[in-house]
Amino acid sequence: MHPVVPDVRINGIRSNTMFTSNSRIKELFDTPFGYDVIETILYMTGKDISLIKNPIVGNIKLGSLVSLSKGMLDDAFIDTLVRILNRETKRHECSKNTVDQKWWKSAVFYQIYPRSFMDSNGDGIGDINGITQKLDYLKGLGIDAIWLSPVYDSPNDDNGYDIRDYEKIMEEFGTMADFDRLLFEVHRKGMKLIMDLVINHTSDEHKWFKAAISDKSSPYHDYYILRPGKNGTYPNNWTSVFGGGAWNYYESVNEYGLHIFSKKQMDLNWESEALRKELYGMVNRWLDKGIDGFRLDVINLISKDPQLPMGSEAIASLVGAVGYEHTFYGPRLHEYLKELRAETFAVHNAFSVGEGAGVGMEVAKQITAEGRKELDEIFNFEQLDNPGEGRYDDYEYDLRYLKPLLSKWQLEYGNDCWPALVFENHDNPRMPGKVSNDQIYRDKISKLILTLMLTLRGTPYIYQGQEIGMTNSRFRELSDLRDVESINKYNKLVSLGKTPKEAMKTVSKGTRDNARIPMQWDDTDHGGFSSSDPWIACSPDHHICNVLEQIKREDSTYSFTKALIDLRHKNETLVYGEYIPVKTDNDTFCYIRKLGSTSFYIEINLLGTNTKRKKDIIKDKYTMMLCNYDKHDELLRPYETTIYLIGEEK
Ligand code: ISL
Ligand code: CA
Repeated sequence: MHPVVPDVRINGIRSNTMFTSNSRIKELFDTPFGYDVIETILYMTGKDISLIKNPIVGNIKLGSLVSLSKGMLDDAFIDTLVRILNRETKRHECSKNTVDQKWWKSAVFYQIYPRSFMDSNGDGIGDINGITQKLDYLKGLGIDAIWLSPVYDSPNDDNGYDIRDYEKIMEEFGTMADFDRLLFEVHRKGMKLIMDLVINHTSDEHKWFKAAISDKSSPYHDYYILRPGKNGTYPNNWTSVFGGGAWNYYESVNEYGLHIFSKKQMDLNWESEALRKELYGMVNRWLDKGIDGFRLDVINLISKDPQLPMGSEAIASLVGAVGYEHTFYGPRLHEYLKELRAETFAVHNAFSVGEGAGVGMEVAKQITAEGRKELDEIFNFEQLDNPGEGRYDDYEYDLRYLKPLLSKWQLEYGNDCWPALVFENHDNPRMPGKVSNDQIYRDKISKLILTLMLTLRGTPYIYQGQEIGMTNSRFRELSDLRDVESINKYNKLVSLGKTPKEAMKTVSKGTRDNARIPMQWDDTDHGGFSSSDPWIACSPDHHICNVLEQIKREDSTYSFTKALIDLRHKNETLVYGEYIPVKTDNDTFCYIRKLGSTSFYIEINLLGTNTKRKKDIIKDKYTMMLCNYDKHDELLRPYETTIYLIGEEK
């Protein structure tokens, strides 16, 4: 039985800053983490948030969730929940002041995965000079800012997210001079560049780590999470997000090293002030070069519970790794983020967007609200799969789940916070492939998703190839895969008795490699990405879906994206306008963006079938600006998406 936090009563009244297993569910609602956990559980089980007002539900004691959940939740879960609840006991009060205008709020971002974007020297691997060659393409599309996935020296165990030297460019990608030229050209063309900052872990080939495991008395030993074993085995029961245990044994120091991700990605010990200072120095040297900010990899994991307590198997079944609850949103996260910003981003007035897989809206407010002085934005990924589903699960994504989820962030995220709008990245299969296997709706779905990203309130992050509606590839053999996480998954499935064919069917559906096949520039060999065999096979899809063909076609996804971005650039209403929901049924998602006398009405059919239009479009008042169908019809057709300008208010 885990020790439960004492039940603190002051003058007989429970102090509202100390939760215990006797606390009632309704009491959690005032805390950011408690609100998010309850809301997520209700959302996952398709229940409405109002259920919390039901006195029976609201009065359930935390401790009784173990029996009520029939063991799905265990004592360790309750103990951890109580500990996290007591860290931040008040939800953020959003300000109602007018929104501060910032370049990163109006900018349209484009994420480049350098390995797969453009190969300039014919070695089959994308590189920095390839990106420089394509800057006019990005400028022509209307891109304002580029997020560059890691280009630092790395052994590529996790394709660059395992950094061996933060201040050296990966040889396959080019030289620092190539990078300097890229940055100069990006700025010369009036765009901005943010880099990927991976400071939760380094490669095990980093010089700090080599020193750390060479000698316990090394000053670098404390830079990592190295612990003696317990009772002849690992320090605890944590597992890696990429499968298998989370500890490597090092004979040289007779200790175990923690890796939340691959075996070659060793977690940094942020408790060490010397490490933090070393990281801040590195960040400042990159900012001194003139880059405009960073995307911070798994930044919500940097603070671990120093006790490194045993993880709950129950939680692992929900989040995919044992112990994740002790590293996700840890005790000193806000302290570290405030210090990181004060020591680096604030000094250079640089932008920061964190990656926070699993972070809910209330915790996101704690991290991004302007007055908190932590990060400017955060990616959370609730929208990437339907509730209770994951990218490896065989299901068709139902777009109707997006309406309540996105509306919540539009209406409740406050004027001192700013959403990040992302539907594709280098870790997730492509949206068209998730929503429907019918190729006929592929461009309709792409345009629908892009319309949401570019007309909702928030910063849009277009992932390379999303602008032409690239979709998932087919991976038939293990040898087709490159992603360490997917290869581990395949081996795990086979070890559990799946046939290679069955294992490949599952892995092919959800593998991150779906997003990492080469960019499809034209219909020549390898899609114009390279003059030789690429590091990962190009999809045959490039014969029907490529930039060259789409740039010339009026009704292509590329042309739609370009027109959307242009509309947003020309109308501040689509950036800073008020979001006004239009009440319709679950099958359509309709809303207005209004600023001054200018209003836009966005009408979306979330179904793959026809449905009735829910609001009269008054011909003389509504001017169609963009639509993913070529002509108007009485009914709304599958995934029909239209943007109307509403006539000037008389
Ligand atoms: O796809 C996922 C895991 O299977 C995501 O949860 C992902 O691992 C998570 O969002 C963290 O991703 C980031 O850190 C990883 C790296 O592999 C990803 O590419 C990066 O986006 C470790 O650095
Ligand atoms: Ca190359």
